[in-house]
Amino acid sequence: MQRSADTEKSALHPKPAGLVLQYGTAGFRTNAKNLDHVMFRMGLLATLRSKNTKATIGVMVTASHNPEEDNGVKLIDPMGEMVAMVWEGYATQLANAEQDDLLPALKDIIKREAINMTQEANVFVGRDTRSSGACLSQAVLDGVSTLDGHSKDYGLVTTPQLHYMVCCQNTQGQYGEATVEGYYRKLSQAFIRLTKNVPNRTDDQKHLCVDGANGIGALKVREMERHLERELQISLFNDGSSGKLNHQCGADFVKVQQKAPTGVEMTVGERCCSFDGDADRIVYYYSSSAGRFHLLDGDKIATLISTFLKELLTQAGLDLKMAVVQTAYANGSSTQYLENTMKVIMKCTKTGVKHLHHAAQEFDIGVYFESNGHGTVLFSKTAEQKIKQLAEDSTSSDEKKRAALLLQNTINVINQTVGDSISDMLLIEAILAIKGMTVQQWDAIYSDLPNRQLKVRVSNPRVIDTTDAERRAVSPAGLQEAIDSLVKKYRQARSFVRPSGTEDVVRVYAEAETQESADALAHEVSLAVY
Ligand code: 16G
Ligand code: ZN
Repeated sequence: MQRSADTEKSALHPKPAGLVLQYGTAGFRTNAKNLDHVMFRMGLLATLRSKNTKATIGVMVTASHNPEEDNGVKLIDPMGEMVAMVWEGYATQLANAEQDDLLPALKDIIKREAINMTQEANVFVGRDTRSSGACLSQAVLDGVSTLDGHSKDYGLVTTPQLHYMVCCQNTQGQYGEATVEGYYRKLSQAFIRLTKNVPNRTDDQKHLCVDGANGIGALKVREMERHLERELQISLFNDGSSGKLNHQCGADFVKVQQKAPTGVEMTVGERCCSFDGDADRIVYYYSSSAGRFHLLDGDKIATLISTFLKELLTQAGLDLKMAVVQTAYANGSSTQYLENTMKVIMKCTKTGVKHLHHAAQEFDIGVYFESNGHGTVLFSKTAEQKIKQLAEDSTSSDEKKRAALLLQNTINVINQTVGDSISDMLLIEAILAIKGMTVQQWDAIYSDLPNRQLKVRVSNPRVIDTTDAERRAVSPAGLQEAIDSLVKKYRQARSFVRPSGTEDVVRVYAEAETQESADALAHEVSLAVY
């Protein structure tokens, strides 16, 4: 951006003076009205990142589960993962530079990263269904062309689909074909291989209710369905034809409210799931004959998947190190069950997908899920090779071979780049089919401890500093001691506080033996925060 013509281009996407935004846990996210300049600048930044890594970079325009009026943007690194931490800092710097300081800010990044500006750049862009998305993604594309980068606009895609495209592109097709059709083909073929030969699969087992949150996931599940050869039959609700995005529906609503979304016709005992607004999260649920709502969140999903994988590893006789990664929000019963009954290695990290993802990469097989339903499974190169070898080994026993083949198809149904509602849904459906398990049996693996989440508005949430994966507060002085003594009053209790990374609030979590205790504890801890 040396020439005056480029400076003029940036003037077409002016920054409202004084507006300060932060690249948070999941990128920039705010009212769409305030984002045009941010989008243009993220186009610039993605182009620099592409030159810097000599690889394709992704830019996703979405505000996930936020209301329709909001929008947001996040950058995707070459292997389909979240952008490196230092570049989050550059993103904040660039987004907040006043109009006259934009060029120096850009030059500063170029200098710090020693970027060769003659290097080619390639940027993939995608967006969710928000009405502001078309204009905002055009601003990203303008940013890319300003620095002479090449771009490909995927238009309407889910967040995980864009992550997948970026990874496919940078691995020269080894991970799959970088097209939406290629994505459907890879996942559906693996799903059909997993389920086709399952004996006695009933119609009920093949049927699933999906709440599309009136968003992009609904569109994409429709497109996917015809690839599934009726091995999975979906009743799609909240498909965006009449309802408002994320309004009283979607995974976040269901998890936070602990109740069924509006717009879904649930019959007693029927298996249902909800996606969020950009289809990177999923939760399951059903209602019992007594009319009680049962939620199967990210912790239940992690339990189902890791149990299944552990059984297959045992059958295959493969010695691979598997771990489950959770956050402080994981229900205590899930951690207990996995650690003590299943004897699985457990890890706890800070909230935010990038932290879980990195921790999961340390193992041969890393299953990671946030309670809110965001998660996936990562397989190391060694794990994939050992599984492949065993599947192709003509001397291995039938049982071992069967397990290895199941593992291979499991790998292919999973989107390893990031949590993915569609991919997770197919994996869960395949596991339930293979294990001949109902949603009730899955739910009964362990009972959740009653819990409560609250948010507290204080003048500066950041005065709270935490340690031990956000499970303990180190400041302000005395807060942790206060929490400790409150927790002691209740049985099976646990509580923590942390500043939110996406809102200007402090979050409080409490769990205890009864709902009354969990509610009381959360309330008392929130008073201690003031
Ligand atoms: C973002 C994170 C999500 C996390 C949530 C916590 C990504 C892609 N998303 O949505 O993982 O659970 O923030 O929000 O990292 P909070 O900090 O406001 O509690
Ligand atoms: Zn999301």
